[in-house]
Amino acid sequence: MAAVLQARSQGREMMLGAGDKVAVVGLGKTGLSALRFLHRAGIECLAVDTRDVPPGLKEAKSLEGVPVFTGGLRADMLAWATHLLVSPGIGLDQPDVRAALERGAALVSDIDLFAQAVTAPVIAVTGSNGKSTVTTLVAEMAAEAGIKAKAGGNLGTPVLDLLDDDCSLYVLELSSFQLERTRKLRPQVGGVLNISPDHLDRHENLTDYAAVKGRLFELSKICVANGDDPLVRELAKRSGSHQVLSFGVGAGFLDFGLCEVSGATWLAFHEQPLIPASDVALQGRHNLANALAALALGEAAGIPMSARLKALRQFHGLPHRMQKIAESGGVVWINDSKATNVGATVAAIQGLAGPIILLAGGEGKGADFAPLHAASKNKVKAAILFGKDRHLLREALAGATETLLTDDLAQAVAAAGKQAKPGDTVLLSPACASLDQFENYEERGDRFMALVRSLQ
Ligand code: UMA
Ligand code: ADP
Repeated sequence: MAAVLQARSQGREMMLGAGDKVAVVGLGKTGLSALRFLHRAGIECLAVDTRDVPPGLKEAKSLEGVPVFTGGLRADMLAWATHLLVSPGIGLDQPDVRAALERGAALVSDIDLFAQAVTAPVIAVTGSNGKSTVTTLVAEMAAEAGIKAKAGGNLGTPVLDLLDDDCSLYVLELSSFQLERTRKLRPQVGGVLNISPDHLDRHENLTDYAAVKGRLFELSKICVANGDDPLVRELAKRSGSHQVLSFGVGAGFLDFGLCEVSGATWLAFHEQPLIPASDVALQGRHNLANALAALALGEAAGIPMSARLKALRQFHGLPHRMQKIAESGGVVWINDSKATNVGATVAAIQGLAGPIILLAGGEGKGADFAPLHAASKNKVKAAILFGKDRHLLREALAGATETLLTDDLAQAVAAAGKQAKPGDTVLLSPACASLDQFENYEERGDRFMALVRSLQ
């Protein structure tokens, strides 16, 4: 494998070789995939995790000759390492990690190991919202064109687990945590979808968070930028790239935008109509922006237009994103559990006609909830709040809508069931991460769907 890695790197700088010792920090999906990869490549490695029983423990222990330490990051083991591969869930300012880096350990990431090994072109997608939707849609467009494509990264499958000699295109969703530790990836196309505040418990401020997202433009050959978003426009300008394709739903010149045809809205390329908006299976205006982004990414990657448009007509979206789950007694119930930041919840409210009963709350990640106030006014008839940051949400919504504090999602759903009248939409769009009360957003959404079913 080391030879394969060497051969595939085709003269690019090797990051790891004989004599290097890697401490894999975190034994979730990323850590486990990295351990497997390093073990196969014959590179000396060990794993540490703060948790007593991290998710990847059993499989990691089955890797011969790989020591595994749990219940703490073990400063002595980090000191042993020449390289740290730090999982995205762990901040680089975590004291033990920072101390090891300051002592001279080099930082390596799963994305950069992937970059060394990959031979097929890569499309990479980042942004605050819409990444998973757009990444999946682009992969579907490629599949429709008969291109063997694989999608992964922050989407769910760690990038090292995607590597496959038969694959001719990789579509990667990259989070800010992944981008901040990516140096070697050279995507053929890099898209930044939008920037709104998120993960401000991990990034210093919005400027720093945006700058990390902007790294993608610096690394990519062709940039795909949201022309409606001033922060994204600025990042594209600052990257100095000469190859930028813009998309957006607003006015002004955009490579991929909207136009009117006999009173109907169409998606267009250089103002030439491509497909009526009503033919796009995804719902909501924010999804028109996502559709245009996917068309632009596909254009830059050379995916035939006919295949792109066919995929757009067929792709109904991913679960837990504005997913209509029930309609009963004139009340519509929507699961938008993936709305883990304020921008996603604002888009959800704007995309519905109202009146809305909003279920929100969880771990706010240091966000300012203020934008929810204006979005909720005259549209959200009640906000039922749960989870760790419910009090902060109540403060932000005071005066915009009636609020009710509950202990958990079960109480919130029960309260919504009592308040909902025919014509209302009950929307779970938490504007928060789920981790204070759930394993992840999927568990939160699944629980919501089960609770709603039990009401019917
Ligand atoms: N953790 C500890 N101690 C440790 C290591 C991790 O408590 O020693 C905690 C972290 O704080 C975190 C959780 O464990 O809450 C998972 O962290 P991880 O780094 O082990 O995560 P992985 O299982 O490797 O999953 C990661 C991404 N997770 C994060 O960035 C938090 C997954 O994105 C991604 O699908 C996967 O790699 C494969 O690339 C998930 C996510 O929530 C969907 N991403 C964030 C988001 O989309 O907002 C960025
Ligand atoms: P990500 O992978 O960036 O979290 P997803 O496609 O999973 O993006 O969607 C996450 C949340 O953001 C969902 O609630 C979805 O409805 C919302 N969303 C999707 N696209 C956009 C967009 N372009 N602008 C604002 N919100 C969006």
